[in-house]
Amino acid sequence: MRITKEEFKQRLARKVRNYYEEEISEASNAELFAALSAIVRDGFAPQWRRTRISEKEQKQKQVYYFSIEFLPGTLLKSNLLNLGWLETVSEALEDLGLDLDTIATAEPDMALGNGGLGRLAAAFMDSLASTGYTGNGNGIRYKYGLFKQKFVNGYQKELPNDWLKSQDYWEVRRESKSVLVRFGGQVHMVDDNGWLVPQYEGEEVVRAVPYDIAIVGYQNGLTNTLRLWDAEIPPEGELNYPTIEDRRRIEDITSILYPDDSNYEGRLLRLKQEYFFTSAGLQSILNYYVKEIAKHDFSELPNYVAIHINDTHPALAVAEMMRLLVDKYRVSWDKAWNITVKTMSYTNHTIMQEALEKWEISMMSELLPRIMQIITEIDRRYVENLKNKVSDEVIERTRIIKDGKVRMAHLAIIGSHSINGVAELHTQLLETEVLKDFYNLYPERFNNKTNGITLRRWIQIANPDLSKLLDKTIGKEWRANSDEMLNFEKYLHNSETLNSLKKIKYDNKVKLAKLIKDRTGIIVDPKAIFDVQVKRLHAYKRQTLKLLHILHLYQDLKAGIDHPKRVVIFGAKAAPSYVFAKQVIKVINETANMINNDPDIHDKLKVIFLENYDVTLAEKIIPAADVSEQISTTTKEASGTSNMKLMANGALTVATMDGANIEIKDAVGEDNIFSFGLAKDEVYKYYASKSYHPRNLYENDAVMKRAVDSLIDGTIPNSNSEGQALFNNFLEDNEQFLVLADFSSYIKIQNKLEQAWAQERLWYQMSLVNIAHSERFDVDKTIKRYAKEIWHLNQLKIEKTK
Ligand code: T68
Repeated sequence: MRITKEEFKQRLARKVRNYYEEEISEASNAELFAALSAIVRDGFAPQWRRTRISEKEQKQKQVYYFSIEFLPGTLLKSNLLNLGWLETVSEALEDLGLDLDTIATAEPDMALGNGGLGRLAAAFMDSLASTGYTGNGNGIRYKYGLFKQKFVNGYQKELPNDWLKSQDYWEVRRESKSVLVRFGGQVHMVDDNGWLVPQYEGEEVVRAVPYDIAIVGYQNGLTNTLRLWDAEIPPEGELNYPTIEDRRRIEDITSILYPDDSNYEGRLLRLKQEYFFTSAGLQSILNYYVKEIAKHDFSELPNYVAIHINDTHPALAVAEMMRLLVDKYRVSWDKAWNITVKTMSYTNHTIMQEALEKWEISMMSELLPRIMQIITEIDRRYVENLKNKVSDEVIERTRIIKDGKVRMAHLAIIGSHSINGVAELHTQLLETEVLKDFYNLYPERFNNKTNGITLRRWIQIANPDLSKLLDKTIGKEWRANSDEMLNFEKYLHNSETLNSLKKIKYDNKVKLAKLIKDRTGIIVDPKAIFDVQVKRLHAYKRQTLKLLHILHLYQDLKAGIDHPKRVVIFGAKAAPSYVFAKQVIKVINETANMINNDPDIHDKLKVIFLENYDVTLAEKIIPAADVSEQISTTTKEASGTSNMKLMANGALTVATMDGANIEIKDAVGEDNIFSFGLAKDEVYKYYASKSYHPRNLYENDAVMKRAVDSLIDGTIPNSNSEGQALFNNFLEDNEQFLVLADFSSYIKIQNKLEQAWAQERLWYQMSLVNIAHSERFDVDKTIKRYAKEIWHLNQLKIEKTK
C-alpha cells in the first residue's frame, strides 16, 4: 500500500488530534512518535491479516524459530523502509519542519538479547518475511532488557533497562491464544484404557500469554509474527488464592534477560525460562496444527512444521514435543520420535566449553518431573540402539545423561535432523573436534550456514548517503537483490565515485564526532583514522590486544615516533559477574583518560569508550568506521557479525583468520584485508602441547615489554590492581587466548595499515571492494539456504501491495 506525502500529513494531523487534542506543531517528540508508529501499524495491519489468511488457505510449511533472545533494536525506520514509506514520510516530515531521525529517538531500543546470537535471530525474522517465507519467532517478553551500561570512575555500572515503561508500540496482546505451563509437583503414570498417562499433583501452573510483534517483509506484502511470551497468574481455579509470593515467583519467570553472553548461567530460574517459552510455543504450534491442518494425524507434522532450536536454550523442545505427542495426543513413542527428529533442527553458536549447558538431574527432576522421565527414556533408547554398533566409549561420550547431568547439546543433536555451525571454520571445528563423535555417527546431519546481516538496516537505514551513491552508480536494484552490489566493483578506478565514498565517510565521521562530543565532551578530528572495536567484552575477543596496541602507539608518540592521527572507539558491555572483563573496561577507561588529557599527544591519538553499546548506537558508529577490529583468538569466534556490518559500510578489516573473517578474506581478496596472527593449527598445537610460555616472548621483545609493563609501572593512573590483573593474565603459562603470541604480528599489520592510510586513493579502492563484496553476507542469502536445505520451505504466494 503506497502513501503520498499529503495523505501522510493528513493522517498525522488526525492522529495527533485524536490522541492528544493538539496540533502537530504543539506535539512533543514522544507524542509524534506515538502518532507516527500508530500510522505505521495501520499501514501494515491489512497485510498482517492477509498473510494469516493466506497461510490458512495455502497451508505452506512454516518454520518456528525458537530463541531465548531476540535483539531487533528499534522498528520504526525498518517498518517504514519495508512498507516502502521511508522516503515519503521523511520528506513529508521535513515539509512540516520536523525530522524523522529526531522523532525516532523516542523509540526504546528493544534489547531482548545480549549480542550476536540475539541480533542474528532478529535479522532472521526480518529476512524470512522479506524473502517471502512464513517464519515465526518464538521467545520471551522480558520486562527488563539487557542492562544499561554506565561508567562511574571508569568502572561499569549496570542499570535496569525498563524498556516497557513507555509501553511497547508494536506488540499486540493475544489473550485468546494463552496456554498453561506446569512446573514441579509429583507425577504418577496411570493406566487409561491401555495408555499410560501422567497424573500431576501439586504442580505450579503458569499462564503463558503471547504478545505478537509484526515483522514486515521488504515491500512484498507479507507480514510475519514474532511471538513473545509473558508469564502471568493463571485464571481462577488453577491456583487458589495466589499470595504475593506466588505472584512474584510467576512474574519473575519473564522478568529479566540473563546478561551472560558466551557463558552458561546455571540457575533454576534460567531453566524455568527455557521450559516456559519452549512449552508455550510448542503447545500453540500443535493447537494450530490440530485446528487448521490435519486434525490428529501427526505423521504429517514434519511436512507442515519446522522447529529451529537456536543454541541449546530451547533444546527442551525435543523432550516437550515427545511429551505432547505421547501424553496428550497419544502417539506411540516410536512414531513420535520419528516425527520429532524430522521436525527439529539445531544451530550451535560456540565451541567454548563454558557455554555448553548441563543441568543437574536433581534440579531437572524437581522442576520438570515428566520431562526428566522422557529425557531418561530418550537416553536409554539411544544407548540401547548403539550397543554393539559402536564402542562403549563413544556411547558414554555422546549419551545425554552423564555424571548426574543432562547435556543439552546432546539432547538437541540426538533429537534433530540437522545441526549447523555459523561459519565454515566453525562448522569444520564442530565436525573434527568438538562434536567429532556425533559427526562420525550422523555425518549427514551436519552442515554449515554462515551468518548474515540485514543490509537493509546496516546500509539502507544506517547509511543513506552510501545507499544513494549505490543507486547513482549501479542503479536501485541492489536494494532488493544484493547480487547487484558486485557491480560496484566496476567503479574501482572511477575517481568521482572514490571521492564520493571519501566524502560520505567523512560526513558520517563528522556526525559521530558530534555524538562523541555531546556524550563525552571529548573533541575528535574526523580526519583521523576511526578505528572501531564494537562487540561484547570477552577475553577471547581480545579488546586487550587493542589496548596493548594503544599503549604502544602512546609510547611511540611520547618518544617522538610519529603515527597518523587515530581515534580508537570501543563499545562493549561486560557480563555483570565477569570480573576480568570489568577489569579490562576499567583499564581502557583510565588509559583513555590519560591519553586524551596528555598535552604531549595533542590529538594524535584519542581513545573513546562509548557507554551502553546497543543496536541504536551501532547504527551510528558503524557507518563512520574506517577500520574494523576483528581480532579474536583464532578458533574462538564462531562467526562474528559486526565484521560483516563494518565491511558493508566500507571499513577495512584487521582480522585474525577466525570465524567469518576467513570468508571475508575469500570475498575481498588478501589485498583488501589486513590479516594477521596465529593460524588454527598453530593455536591447536599450543593447546595440545601446553607449550605456550608468554614470558619468553615478553623477555625477548623490548617493544612488547614496554607496552605490557606500562600496565604495572604506574604509567596508567588509578588502575593498579586492574592493570596488575591484566599483566598477570598475559604472562600466565598457557594463557588460553594467546594475547602476547599475536602481539608482534598485530603491531606489524597495524603499521601496514598506516601505510595504506597514507595512500588515500588506494584506501578508498579497498573500501569500495569491501562494500561490493558484502553482498555475500546478505542475511537473505543465509535464510534462503536454511529454508531450502534445513527447513524445506516454499514461499507463500501473496499479492504484492500496490
Ligand atoms: C555469538 N554467540 C557468537 N552468544 O559468539 C558469534 N551465549 O561468533 C556469532 O556470530 C553469533 O553468536 C551469531 O551466530 C552469542 O552471541 C550469546 O549471546 C549467548 C547468550 C546466552 C548464553 C550464551
